[in-house]
Amino acid sequence: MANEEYDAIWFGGGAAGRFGSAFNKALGGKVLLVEKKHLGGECHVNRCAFENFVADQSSMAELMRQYSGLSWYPKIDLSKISMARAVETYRKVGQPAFADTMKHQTELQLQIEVAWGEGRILNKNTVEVNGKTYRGKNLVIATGSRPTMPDIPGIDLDRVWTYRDHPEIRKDPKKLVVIGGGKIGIGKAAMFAPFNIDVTVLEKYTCLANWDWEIRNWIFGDFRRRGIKVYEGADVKEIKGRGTVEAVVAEIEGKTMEFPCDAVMVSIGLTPNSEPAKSLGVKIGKENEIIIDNKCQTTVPGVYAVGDVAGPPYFMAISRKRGMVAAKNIMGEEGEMDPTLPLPDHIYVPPLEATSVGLTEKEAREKYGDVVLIRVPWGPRPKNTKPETYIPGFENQGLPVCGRMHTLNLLFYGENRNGMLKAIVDPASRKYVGFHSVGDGAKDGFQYLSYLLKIGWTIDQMAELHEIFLNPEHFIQLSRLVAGQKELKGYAAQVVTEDYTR
Ligand code: COM
Repeated sequence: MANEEYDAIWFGGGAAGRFGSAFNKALGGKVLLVEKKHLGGECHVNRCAFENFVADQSSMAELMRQYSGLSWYPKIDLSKISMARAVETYRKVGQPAFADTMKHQTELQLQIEVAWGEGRILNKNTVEVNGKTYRGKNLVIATGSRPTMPDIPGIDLDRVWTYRDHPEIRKDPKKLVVIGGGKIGIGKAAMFAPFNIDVTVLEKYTCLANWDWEIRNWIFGDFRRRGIKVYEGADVKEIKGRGTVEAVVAEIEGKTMEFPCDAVMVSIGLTPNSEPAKSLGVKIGKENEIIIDNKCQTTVPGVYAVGDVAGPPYFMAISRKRGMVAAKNIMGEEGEMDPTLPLPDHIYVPPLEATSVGLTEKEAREKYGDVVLIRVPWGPRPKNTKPETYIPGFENQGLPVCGRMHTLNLLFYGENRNGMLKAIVDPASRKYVGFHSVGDGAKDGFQYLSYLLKIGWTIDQMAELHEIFLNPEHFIQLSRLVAGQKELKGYAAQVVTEDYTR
């Protein structure tokens, strides 16, 4: 028996456990972090950091396709671009480098004691790792989640992937079927397509159902332009193949359809890894999540659960904050999750990214009636706009750019890789209620926009801020254009974006 007694044993070193234990230590607690493999959890292996890398690679691939041979850009041999080669680089460089960084920060910089190995929970105060037992006053379960798998024939075939298999891909598929059109599935579809891969998305209900219609519309329009096929209302029945995947069978509008493919990416959701804690008698919910209260306490006193294992929303920010909240309570401080701070969301659609925070236009209209839209639309160049062509050969007049100029490319109003921007304002209070963007780099700003929404930021306050032009989200200047209106009406006219969702 070890004689040490920790204030808390943090069981799992992903985003929730790593940040929670660090915060716990910073508050003066004595902590132990138990981790079997990767500090930082799946982030650098196959989730956030990896996805950022792949989104970058896909952006490069997409831009090469788009601009090869245009302006001063050399003609590029597009047959050589490869997702498998891209992820091989990440496996060899990105994963070990990130793993070192996590270890360095946790063990060296923060001096957090880590018990490396597969831990076993003996009771709510005792954990065993590699034959050694550790005792703590509190136990925090931070065991994360795993991909949810549908119970259909063929799910065990070779080349049926989830996000966990993405870094392990050794050979590019020619035809990929993505099952599930949520933000992971849509992101995967957008990331694979630039590598000469034919992609089809099958979604049982509605893709990105909780997103603003205009972002959904932008993504549908973009996918159509790039040849990515999307089927909503597609009930997948079976994955066919002899050893390896050969087709996906789905029922769509009463008809059975077969989609030939040589790989499948399953992205229908996440299942919390609550199994290691079940013996403690904590209450488990219907998604297999550990039920917690606003302080991240489970139904067993002295046992907390943080991160994905405590159920949705499955966001890294929520994981880390749950860790912080549990740490405060462990140390006898007040700490609760704040439901009034809107959660920003984000999807990679290389070379751009879609970002949202606050209410969608539909939700805003339901709540506030006739809201004002501060909006830069996108879509086909209006028919009567001159000149129709700036330079012959430049498809739809976009500047060949590869950075945050993308967002401004929309000013040229061509239908290449233009983004879109939309702020929603309640005219009565003059407060913003939602922000939405497709562009490059805007997600940084959205972290802070979330707080401005919480405190009830007005269009008049926004107009007083300093912008650094060219910035990836132009809400300051776009709002300032009309903020002088005594009775807020917004822009004199709104160009209607074409509907691509049908
Ligand atoms: C990144 C991993 S999501 S961690 O939060 O830095 O541990």
